[in-house]
Amino acid sequence: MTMVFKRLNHRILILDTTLREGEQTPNVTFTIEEKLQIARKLDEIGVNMIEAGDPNVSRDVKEAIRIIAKEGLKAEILAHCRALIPDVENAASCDVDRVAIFLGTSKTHLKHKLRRDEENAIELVTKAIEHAREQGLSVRFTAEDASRTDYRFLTRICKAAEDAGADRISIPDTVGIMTPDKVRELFQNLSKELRVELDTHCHNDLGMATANTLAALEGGATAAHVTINGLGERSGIAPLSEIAVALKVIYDVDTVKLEELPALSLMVERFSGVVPAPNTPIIGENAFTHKAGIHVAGVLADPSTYEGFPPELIGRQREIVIDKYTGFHAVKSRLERLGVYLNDDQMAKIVQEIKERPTITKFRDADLIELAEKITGRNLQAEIPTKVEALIRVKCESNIYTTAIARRLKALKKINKVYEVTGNYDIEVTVIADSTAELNEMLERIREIEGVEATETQLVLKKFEV
Ligand code: HCA
Ligand code: CU
Repeated sequence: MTMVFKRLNHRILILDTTLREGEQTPNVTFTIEEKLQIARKLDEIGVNMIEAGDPNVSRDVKEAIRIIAKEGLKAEILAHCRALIPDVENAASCDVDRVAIFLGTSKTHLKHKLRRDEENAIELVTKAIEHAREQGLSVRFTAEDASRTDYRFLTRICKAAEDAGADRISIPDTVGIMTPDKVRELFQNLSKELRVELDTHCHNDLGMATANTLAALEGGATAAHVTINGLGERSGIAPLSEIAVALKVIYDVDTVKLEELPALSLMVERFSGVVPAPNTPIIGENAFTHKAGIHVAGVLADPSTYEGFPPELIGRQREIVIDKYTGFHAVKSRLERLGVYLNDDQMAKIVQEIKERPTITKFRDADLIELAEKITGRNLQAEIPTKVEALIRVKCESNIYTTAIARRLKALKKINKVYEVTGNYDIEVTVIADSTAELNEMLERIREIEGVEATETQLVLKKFEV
């Protein structure tokens, strides 16, 4: 790619905290097996550090950390914990590479107490770090709520952490109130005062997590904290996909394997039940979909007219929707992709027919073929391969919350509608697969979902849009 807008003169590490911060997302919990699968995939795509959890939260969180630490992954495995000796010991017992010791450093976090408490905070942090170092662990110190911490105290406590043996310090924007300018300046100043490497961890409460994370890297941070799909407390933190792609597109910095991001995102969508909105950058359904006739004509002539970076960069494909906004070029290109070649006059008639149906938001291949048949009088259905559409009924086990399963189903690719229904079955979904083999595979995936007792599949023979 040739579009380098800015330079970063140092190495950038990616720390993924989907398993720790991400599991702090409301309504989200991962099983140990799911965590292991996520960790393996993160490692495979080249994430440098994996924050696996805080072992003091619960027995299963601790177990997941231990199992991931034993996996022999290339990434450094971290446990998060409070600045307390028993917590540090618990973290050390998980055999992780590094412990991330955190303590709230802002006035609010120090509970509005004065100087004496600042001294206590420094003492707590120093003791916890020294203890972790004695256990042979690398240490990151996190000055929680750093962005609202008095700068003088922030540098004091960070220097104390450095002297106690921390070799990384995280400066989080815990409540997401920073702006890029302010973050850049904060990191520039801290980089001058501290010897250790700095991590940035930006929350997205004002929608600025990605911009702030990049600004922190410009200011001197060497590690960016991210989660898959931007999961995390409240509005979450910077998403891995946005940071990794922005680093490539804006700075020409390579981090993880970008073409694996959609699969990873989908895996976490399934495990978490949190489905990204269609207009989510990079991994959202609409991220590379063009609609208005003028846009489509431009993109068909040269994709860069309406794309800042190509979908292939992350292993995706450009899509073009066909509805009343559509022009001649879009319909022609779609039909030709299906193997249907019409003259300009016939094509113009199809566009006219489409514009006469303003409430249809998406003309599918089958709808276009039907219009083409109407206009040409030819039986095109017989000439080209068609998709397989089916209705699948799902019965859930009686002790299972139906909506939880409905959400899982919603996250599966190719499922386009999910209904919770009355009757012998609990859920009904509609599926459009590219082939019978793909439909079969979908059925297997549905049956694998925990709590699914039985399914019944009906193949669609004919469909009428109303
Ligand atoms: C938390 C707070 C934290 C820590 C970030 C970090 C934050 O949930 O414990 O360790 O870098 O946002 O301040 O996530
Ligand atoms: Cu956080």
